[in-house]
Parts: sequence; C-alpha cells; structure tokens
Amino acid sequence: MSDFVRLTKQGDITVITIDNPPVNALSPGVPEGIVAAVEQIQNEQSVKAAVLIGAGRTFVAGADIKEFVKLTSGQRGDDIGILPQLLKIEDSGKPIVVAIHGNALGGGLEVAQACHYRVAAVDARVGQPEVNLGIIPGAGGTQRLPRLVGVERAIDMCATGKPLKATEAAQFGLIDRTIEGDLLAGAVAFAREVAGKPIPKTRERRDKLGTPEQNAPIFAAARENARKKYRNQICQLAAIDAIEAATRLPFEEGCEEERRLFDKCLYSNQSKAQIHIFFAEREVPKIPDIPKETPIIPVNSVAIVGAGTMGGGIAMVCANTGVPVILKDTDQAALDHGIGTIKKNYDISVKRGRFTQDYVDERMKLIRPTLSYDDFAGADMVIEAVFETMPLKKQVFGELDRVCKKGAILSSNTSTLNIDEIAATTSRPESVIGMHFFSPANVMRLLEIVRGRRTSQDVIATCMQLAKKLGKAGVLVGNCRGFVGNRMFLPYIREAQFLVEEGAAPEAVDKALVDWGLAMGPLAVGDLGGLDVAYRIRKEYRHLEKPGARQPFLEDRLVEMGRLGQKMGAGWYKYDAERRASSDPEVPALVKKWVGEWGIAQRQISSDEIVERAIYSLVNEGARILEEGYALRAGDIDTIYVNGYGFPAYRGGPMWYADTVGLKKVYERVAEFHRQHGVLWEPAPLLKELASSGGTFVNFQRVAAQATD
Ligand code: T1G
Repeated sequence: MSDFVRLTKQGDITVITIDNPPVNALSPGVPEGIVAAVEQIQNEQSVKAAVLIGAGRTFVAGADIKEFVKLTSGQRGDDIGILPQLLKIEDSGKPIVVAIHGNALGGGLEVAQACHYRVAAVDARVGQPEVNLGIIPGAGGTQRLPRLVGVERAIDMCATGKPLKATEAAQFGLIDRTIEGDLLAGAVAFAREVAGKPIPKTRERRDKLGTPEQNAPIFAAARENARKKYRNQICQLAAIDAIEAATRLPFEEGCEEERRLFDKCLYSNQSKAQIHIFFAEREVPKIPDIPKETPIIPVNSVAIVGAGTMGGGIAMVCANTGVPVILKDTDQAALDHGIGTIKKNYDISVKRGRFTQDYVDERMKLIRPTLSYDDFAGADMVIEAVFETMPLKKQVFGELDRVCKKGAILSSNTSTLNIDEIAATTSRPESVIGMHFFSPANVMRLLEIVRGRRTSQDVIATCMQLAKKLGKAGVLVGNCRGFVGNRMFLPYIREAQFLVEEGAAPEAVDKALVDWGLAMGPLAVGDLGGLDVAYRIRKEYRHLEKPGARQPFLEDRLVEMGRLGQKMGAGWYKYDAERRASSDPEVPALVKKWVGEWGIAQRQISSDEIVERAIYSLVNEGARILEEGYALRAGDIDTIYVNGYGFPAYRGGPMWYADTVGLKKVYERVAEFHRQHGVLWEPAPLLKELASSGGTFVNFQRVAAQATD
C-alpha cells in the first residue's frame, strides 16, 4: 500500500485512512494509494463496504497546491489530473462511505463526491475554494456537485469559494448524515447499513440538473453578479461556464470542458498571483531569528486603553475569540459611547445574520468597562489605542509600567509613532511591541506587528500566534516611520494628488485604479479616513522630507477650508446623508484656481500613466523597505497590501505585480519619472540592482535580519 494510505479492518468493513500531514493534500501518491486500496477490497469476499477517512486534524484539504507551482513554472510536465482515479473509486463494486472531519476542500470534496455516501462530523466544513487560488475545481467537482446539490447551490459554492458547515451541506443533500461524537464508529455503522444495497453513482444522476429553460436565468444572473463582484477576474466566470457544461453535456464531455477551463485559469497570471498570496500568507509567521520552540506567553485576558473607534473594534476582535477584555477610557461618557458603539456594531451583525443574539450577549459579557488602571493589574496583555500623539502615548505607557504585572505584554496600536521611543518610557522595553490594527479593527484582516529594538523573542512569537487566534493576517514589520503599509501609502496618495495637480480629474485618478483592480481609489480612501489625518502626518513629518522635494498641496487646501472628507460631507467628493459619494463641481474649480496660482501646466494624463505612477510609487518604496530590512520578505509586503489596503489578490500584491511586469521595465519607468518629477522618484537601489541582475523581489533574501535604524 502507498506511504500515504493504510488499510485496517472493522469486521466486514475496511477502513481506508489517508495520512499525509499536515492537511492530507492529494500529493503525488495519495490518489494512487486510495485507488489501490479500493481495488484491493474488490477481491476480498469478507469485505462488505469501506470507509475512507483522513488521519490527523482534517480530511483532504485539496490538491497539493505546491504541485501547481511546479507545473506552471515548468518544474514538472506530467498530468496532475485525478479524474481517472475518482472514476475508479466511483466504479467500486462495494460501497465507499467517506467520513469527513475538519475540512473537505477542493479536491478533497471532489474525492468525497466520487464516493457513494458522505458522512461528516457536525463541525466539519466542505467547500470548493479553488477561486481563492484563481482556478476552478478540476477533478469533476463542477460536474458532480450540481448533480448532488442542484445548479444554483453549485454555482454559489464554486463561484464564491465559501465552504459550508456540514449541517448546511446535509440540508442540500451533499452530506448523507452528520455524526456527533465518534466519527469513525458512526461511519462504519452507516457503511453496514448501506452494504448490499444498489450503489449510487453521482455521475449518473441528472435529476437536479434542471432544464435549459429553468437554468438560463440562473446562469445569466450568476454571470452578471460575478462580473460586478469579481471585476476583471476570470475564474468565477469559468466556474459558471463549467457548471453550465454539466447541464448540457454528458459527464465525460463535461469533464473535458471543465479541464479546458481549469487549464486556462491555472496558467493565468491571476492564478499565479493568488497562489503566491496563499503561500505568502503562510510564510509570514515564520521569523528567521525566532525559533519555532520560542516560549509563548499565555494571553487569557486583554486590557485596552481607549474606547474609541479602534479600541472598540479591537475589544470586539478579542471578545469574538472568547478572550475577556477590560476596556478603559478617561470618563464615563466616553466609556458609555464606546460600549454603545460596540453594541451597535454587534446589532448590525445580528441583523445581517452573521451572529445570533445569544452569541452577541455572550460577547458583551466578556467586555468589562472601567475608568481605573488598577483593573489592569491582572491583564496578560494591554493594547493601547488612544489619540495618536507621542506625549499622550508616553503618559499612558508610564501608567501601564506602574500597574501591569511582570511579564505582561504592553502593546500600542499606533500607526505612525516610534515604538522604541514609547518603549523607552517604561522599565521593560522588552515587553513593548506595536500591534497596528486597521480600521474597522473587527473587519480588517491585517495586523502589523511592530518589532522594537528591545522587543523580546517570546513577546514577538506570542503576538504572531495571537494574530492567528484573532483571525488576523499578522505580519512582523520593523520600526520605521509609517512601518510598512502606511510608509508605502504616503508616496502613493502623494502621487495621486500630483496627478490631479497636473490635470487629471480626481474621479479619473480613482477610476483608473479601481478599474485596474483596487477596491477603492486613493482620493476616496482619503475621504473615508479623513483628509485631516494625512494632513497632520504631512505637517508633523514635513521636516524629514528630502530637500527640494515637491510637496502636494491640494489636500492641505481642502483641509484648510474644512473639506475633511466623508465625516464632513465633503472632501474630494461630496457625500449625502448615507455617505454616498458624488462628484462636486466645486472641486475642479478650486483645483483650477490653486494650480493656476502655482502655474502648474495642465495636460491630458492617460489612465496607464495614472496606474503606473500610483503603483510604482508603492513598489519603489517597498523596495527600500525590503533592502532596509523593515519587511522580511516581498511576500510580507504583498500580504499587507492585499489584506489591509484593498490591493487585488489576483495581482499578487505590489511586489509580486512588479515581478510580473518585469523589474527592468518597472525600473525604466521609475527612472523616467525621476527625470520628469524629481527626487521623490529616485529609484530604490534594490530595484536598480535587481533590474540589472534580472532578479525578482520574491526571490530577494536580505542578508542581515531587521535593521535597527
Ligand atoms: N496544498 C499544499 N499545502 C497545503 C494545502 C494544499 N492544498 N493546504 C494547506 N497546505 C499547507 C500550508 O501551506 C501550511 O504549510 C500547512 O499546510 C498548514 O496550512 C483538484 C484544483 C485547510 C483551511 O484551497 O485553506 O483542490 O506553512 O497554515 O490555518 O479541483 O490550509 O506549515 O509549511 O493554512 O489550519 C483547494 C487550502 C486546492 C485549501 C487549514 N484547497 N488550504 O488551515 O493551516 S485546489 C484549498 C486551506 C484543488 C481540485 C483543485 C487551509 C486549511 P506550512 P494552514 P490552517
């Protein structure tokens, strides 16, 4: 039998166990091992049926994604399809009952669909998440799934990639029985029940495939929705096409069409970019100089200073993970307002069906308001989220140093201030770290974990692990101005303003980048966060700008006339009561007047130039951050931008995108902008070096660990 598959007996039932840690991926040898096991039981008279189950914490989490990388990079050339193997499982003369625990995803669910019956632990999840990798199911999933759950459900599962709970899947006929308690025992009992009965083959069913008349409006609506929701992306539409093929063609021909669409997606830049992000997100917790066995500090209680927007959101994140929270503010009114906002946000989630009222009531019980630091004495960790000024941060950390127990982690949610300077106000800088959440903290996945010069390894390791527990993409970054995300974002929004100064309409700048794939344009983002926020940062750090560097002035003017953005109903755009944006004719008039005063020549600016200047400003600053060591890997920067700045995953993040364009071309454009627009566009030495050496950011490994200024 294969290294990954073993057989055991439970009386007249054979148990086929897949064992390929950590997630039983269908690596080479696994499908073959399953087929060999199925073929073996065919000749064993005593065997009435078989149960297929996964060892470890999950059933099969899909095809081995690493093999796709080998395939598309030419490292392997043979066919990785497992369709023939699944047909052999389905054609077994003895019923195969699959027993699912943990996850059955992608190829894992396709294996399950080829089995004759599916039972699952009540907390198992099943799904076709391939679109998250820019591909579609490629092992018959788009053909068998609609036969089991109907066309609409199959479209929803394959086009959104969202997994179902086993209990939901049972309602749709995908799971035949959910099992409380001992899954294997329940599966073996089920196998005994079905042994000797006619064996159902999913591929032979057509009862749920509907008629062309019934299906036409379903497919039309699904395509329209996919075009709107997944702009520019090809895989969701490909999944819909493949499911339509299932309704029109015999099974085998449907599978050939699925395979054609699968290959089209797999070899696309979109899929390569999304697979890069998949592995980049799994690489970020690996810190070269923090050994795996570094002790983790238990964090069973958190105290938060500041019940404002960020403090309240962070409290919800902790409570949602069952961690009791103490939430402090300076006066009762501020505290009541903070708790009120948390309650309001939870009520919205209940209305949207995300949480039940019971769940929310339990969460609210975990959040204890206080006006006194004395209640912080027992906290394992503190997250400070007060107003963004250094004097206030220092005063708070002075208090925390006085009241918090030895070994407590003292963290700051600062987005721009120097962590070492904050740490220096305490007697325990080794316990101080930055935990930079993004607004709204209970929604945004990104968490920048800022390492100070003295932050200890166990504090870093603990925060990296805590990020995963809180459901965040925690990325370790160095302590430089704006850390990684905001440091790159400053030149990006600056470039957006320069483009308007030179003649591009604000709407044109935002539209070019949204059409290119960004979730929101830079000027609209400014209005959302408040133009006064960036204004204050520009003012505070103007003295650090390169001498002779051009300074954007339009947003300063807007702020100085009170157009702070959404919160004031006017910024770059005007906003109605529901905060819906619309163009404001006053703005181009103001811009025309102001640039006239500065004598800036106006010109037609193409959307290509807008995209290049905006995105390459990110890339150039990202290159500096990499070479200075404030980010460990290009993939870390990409993970930050995809999870925190609405950068499309199907473009892989700014650094991966630059590699895809080719660093020689990117460097040449940056050098051209340097000639045209001056010192701010000075190419990063690393960009120049990699462009001339033919290197890539993704393969760039910095020699030394993080710089310390
Ligand atoms: N292939 C290869 N490695 C995988 C893998 C996979 N499918 N899934 C996980 N890993 C590695 C991962 O890189 C990490 O490695 C370790 O396992 C733990 O993962 C034919 C075409 C299952 C929900 O998209 O969503 O099937 O960093 O940290 O948080 O039609 O992993 O430790 O070295 O994520 O507990 C479809 C992908 C594939 C599911 C577990 N399947 N995996 O989450 O652990 S395409 C998926 C996940 C396909 C078929 C098609 C999650 C998880 P390392 P982890 P986790």
